[in-house]
Amino acid sequence: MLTIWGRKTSSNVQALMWAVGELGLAYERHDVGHRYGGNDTPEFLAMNPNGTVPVLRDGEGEFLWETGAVLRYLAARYGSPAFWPEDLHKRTHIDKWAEWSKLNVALKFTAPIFWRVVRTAPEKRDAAAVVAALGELGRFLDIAETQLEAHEFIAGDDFTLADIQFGHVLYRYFDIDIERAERPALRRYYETLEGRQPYREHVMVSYEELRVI
Ligand SMILES: N[C@@H](CCC(=O)N[C@@H](CS)C(=O)NCC(=O)O)C(=O)O
Repeated sequence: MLTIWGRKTSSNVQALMWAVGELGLAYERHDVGHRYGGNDTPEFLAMNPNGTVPVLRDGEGEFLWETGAVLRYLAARYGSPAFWPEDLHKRTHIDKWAEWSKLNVALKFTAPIFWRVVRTAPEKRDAAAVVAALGELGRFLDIAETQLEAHEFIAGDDFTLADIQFGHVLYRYFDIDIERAERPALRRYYETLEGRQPYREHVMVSYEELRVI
């Protein structure tokens, strides 16, 4: 049994929970962080000194944090050979796209765009900064578009760990009130993710509790 600490509105928790759902693992999740609090207590800081979510514990094992590392742990322990191959070269190919997604898509979307649009009071919003951030993100979405024109998924023709790191921000990207360039392959890819039950359950989660009005 997995125990997970982290509110379901956290994008990192969503990536982790989506993976848990795709892998069909039993879990217990505790709402921690943001309006739920609980991540600054001595007990929580003993699990994760950073005070961030998610934290995962598999059975009586070590407390794990840093979403990328936790995802790799789950993939290595419970993933299929297609999701996380044994072969080092094949696995590193997937890891390359996973890391690329985290650094260039997730991080360039969440704070620079999502926070500015949803987690900022309307009178404090900086439309020009959002446009600039969309331009910066767009460079990488163009790379994804080229990849998705040639492949069904972000690292190739199988659903892998890289799709978790890439796809978990797309619900918010397509849902919030921003200008989006036409990228048909990305749209097609996103629609296939919407068809996955674990994606709908763990990623397509209302973010209204985060909205600053
Ligand atoms: N590098 C960490 C970042 C974790 C992180 O910043 N988590 C956010 C939520 S996405 C958090 O804990 N925010 C404080 C809160 O929710 O109270 C990871 O990838 O796990």
